[in-house]
Amino acid sequence: MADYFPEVTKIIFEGRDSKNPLAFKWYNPTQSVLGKSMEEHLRFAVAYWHTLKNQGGDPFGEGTMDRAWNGFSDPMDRARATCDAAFEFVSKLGVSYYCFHDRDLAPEGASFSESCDNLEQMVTHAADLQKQTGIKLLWGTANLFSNPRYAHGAGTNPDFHVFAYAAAQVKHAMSATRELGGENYVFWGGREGYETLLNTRLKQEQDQMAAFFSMCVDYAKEIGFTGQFLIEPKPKEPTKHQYDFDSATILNFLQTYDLIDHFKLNIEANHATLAGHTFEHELTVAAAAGKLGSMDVNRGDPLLGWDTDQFPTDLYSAVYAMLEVLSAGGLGSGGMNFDAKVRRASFEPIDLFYAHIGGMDAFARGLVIAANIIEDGFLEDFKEQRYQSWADGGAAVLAGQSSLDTCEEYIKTHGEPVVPSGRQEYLENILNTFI
Ligand code: XUL
Ligand code: CO
Repeated sequence: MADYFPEVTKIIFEGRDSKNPLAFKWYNPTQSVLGKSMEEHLRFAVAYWHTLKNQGGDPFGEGTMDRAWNGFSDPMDRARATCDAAFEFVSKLGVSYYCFHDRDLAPEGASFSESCDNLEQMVTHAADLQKQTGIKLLWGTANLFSNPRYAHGAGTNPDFHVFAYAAAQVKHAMSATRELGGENYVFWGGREGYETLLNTRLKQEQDQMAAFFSMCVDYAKEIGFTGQFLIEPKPKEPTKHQYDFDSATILNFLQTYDLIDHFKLNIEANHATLAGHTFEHELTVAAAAGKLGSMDVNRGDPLLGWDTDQFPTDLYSAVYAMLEVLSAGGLGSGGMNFDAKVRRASFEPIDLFYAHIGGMDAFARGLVIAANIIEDGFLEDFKEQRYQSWADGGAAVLAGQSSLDTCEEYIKTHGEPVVPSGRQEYLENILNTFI
């Protein structure tokens, strides 16, 4: 095991009264909640790109991060050291999963085949570390947005040459994910969108994207990849208008192109808020379609209009999110990936531990609170009452056995409806008693 974090042994659960900043106050992996352990409910994952690779640069200055594993001049030596640091970090944190882009794990080479070779070498290295530590791959993905060749998109590129490059790259990223036992494969449409309609054929680009996904479905079958395909919605950034705007947009796209059976959604909190939704709204829309696959847990800043990818420490958001996850029956093969980065000024390696501990504790606490709310039943009882008339008079409508005429008959018999209060404040007050 590498030794990039010598001041940390293993993060353990010490409970609410602990003053140890390197201990969990709420996340107790073996604690049972509604008949399942916290670890089974939450399925946390570390995001390789932020936690290991992010250097803290911004438009006003270069990187600030103190990262010893970055101090190798040869790109493959650096990649191996980064991978060693990743497995040390994830082991010490006590998390079971990680997620990566192909280009996080291995550097891009001077040619396509050199890039593939780099990736293959790093897959062997990571497979070895997975075996030694028991850490698993939640999902893999391809970075189809950083290299300048993808300036006009990947699957939606106006140039078939770039489309083909992206498809060939995904082929290898998918194989790498399969080789490492990845439980899911994610598509985030990095630059799949447009800046101006003056140079864009929107319908053509969407047709291309559907063809791209369809070839991926075929390839998964060909290589026997049985993990879940996930699409991650995001409304903007980098492009002004991303095609994968939000859950509803993606579900419609998948239906239109007859791809719906092959995909679920990976919902990210900060992407939801950029789309003008709450995290829980996006989770609920996905779950309503039976398509809640996984989550990228983070948060934005309501005062900033971009993807700040902060660690998720907002307890209310965690409670609302966990209510939806529990109601949906869990995340299946998905999990909670910390697609979050420490602030530029939090540059010490130890800050990575503080950040993840805080996020894990917030979701563990959110899980317990949501479970208590569900067990109490006050929300469900209220909703049961609120929709009661649909079990009575409305049942025939829902069964498709009614008409405008029968509705008119109903009004003739029952007259003017009595409108009840929605009781939002009353419900919020009860919810607060659980927090
Ligand atoms: C970008 C984002 C990505 C995806 C994976 O906003 O969330 O990191 O999660 O490509
Ligand atoms: Co994400």
